[in-house]
Amino acid sequence: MKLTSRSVSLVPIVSTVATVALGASLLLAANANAATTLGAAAAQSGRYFGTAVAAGKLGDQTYVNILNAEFNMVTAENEMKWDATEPNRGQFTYSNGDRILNQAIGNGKRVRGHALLWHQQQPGWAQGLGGSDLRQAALNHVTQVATHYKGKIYAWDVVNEAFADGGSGGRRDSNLQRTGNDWIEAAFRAARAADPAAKLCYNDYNTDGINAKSTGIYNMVRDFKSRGVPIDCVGLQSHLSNNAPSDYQANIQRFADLGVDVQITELDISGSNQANAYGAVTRACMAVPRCTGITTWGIRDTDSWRTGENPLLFTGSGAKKPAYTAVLDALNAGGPGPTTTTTTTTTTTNNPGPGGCTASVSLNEWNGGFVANIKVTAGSSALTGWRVATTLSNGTVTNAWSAGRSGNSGAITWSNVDYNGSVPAGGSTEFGFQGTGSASGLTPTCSAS
Ligand code: 9MR
Repeated sequence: MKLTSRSVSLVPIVSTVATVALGASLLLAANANAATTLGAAAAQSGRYFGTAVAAGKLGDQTYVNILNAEFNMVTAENEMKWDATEPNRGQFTYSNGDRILNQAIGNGKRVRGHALLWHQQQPGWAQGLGGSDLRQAALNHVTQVATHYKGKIYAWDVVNEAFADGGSGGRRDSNLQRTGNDWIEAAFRAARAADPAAKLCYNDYNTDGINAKSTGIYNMVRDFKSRGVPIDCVGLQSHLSNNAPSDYQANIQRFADLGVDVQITELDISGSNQANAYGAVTRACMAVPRCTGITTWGIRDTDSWRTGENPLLFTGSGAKKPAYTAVLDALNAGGPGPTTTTTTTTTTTNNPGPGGCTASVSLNEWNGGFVANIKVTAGSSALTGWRVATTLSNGTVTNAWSAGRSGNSGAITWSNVDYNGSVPAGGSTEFGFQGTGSASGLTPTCSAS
């Protein structure tokens, strides 16, 4: 009896031990594959993990050791800003920015450029300018700095913090804004011309959830995409306290759906829920393929601009905090990788002789969306009007520019608008559209009308 009862009671114990042992070995197996640094963990899904760096700290060995071990993207905290790079009009100083860039590139990291135009940290001479003089100075600044760093910057914050806080959803008043509402697009065009390889971002704070300010920016990005203003990414700074907004992921997703990358650019989180919140932010980014990376605004709590709030991943002495582990685990848990955008060009010849035309498409596709640009080329006679037929079996057009359309999916006929119907013999014009789903295999056919 005694034995039996003992053996009965032993069964669950043995099986529990066996389960624990099995669980531990599974855990061990998972951990054996898990990356042990933030940068390596992010890289598993094609993302990056970055930090803001201050040039003045590059002599601090603890700081540099963590920087080199953990991060694979770097943002200059202040050294590439207008006051730092052009202290006198037309006189550029890049020494501190270059120090940060060279340290990063020398250690295999990439660099986010921050920030070409901002209403703060302007040099005194620019603060005193206005109107066309300021416009010219600002665009020259964009051109000069982007040219200096040409080919070395992964993404530029071309314009920083240009939208107003509060419920208006409109622009912030500033000397730059007073030069005309188009100053932002002018800056993006100047940046693209100077460094075509850099991704061009708009960056702002208090835009982490869906609110009036982030919606104002959303509308601007949608407008830019529809008119072909070069914009590639939106930065959500994410200076947070205790929690990410509940619609954080939805907000990231809605920007991604416009066809831009989203980057978490200045993350720091204060408060007792810090570790959970860092985990939630990281998981939200990991869940959206076009959320391509996360940057914390400093390395150790003592490096933070938020003095006394301890909002970063490392203690003042360089120890990893629970928030660090929460981020690392979320990065290791994976998620859909950032979309590799594929570009394909298909040309369809359709009656290219006198009175005819050809159409070709340049297609950018990612998981769940696409942007198509279609070029209409006249044959050996001028066109006075044109039509292009496409079939979209697996996609839906959400937005189009420079053409009228007969519908949003299936067989769609596109036709010229009043300003691009006349195309000289051999000349060409372009229109485009974006949508959800896929446009793979799109073969446009052109006819004169
Ligand atoms: O961290 C930066 C701090 O050292 C500067 O004094 C400050 C000047 O305004 O800028 C801080 O960085 C800001 C960033 O450039 C833009 N978003 C807000 C950041 C924190 O203020």
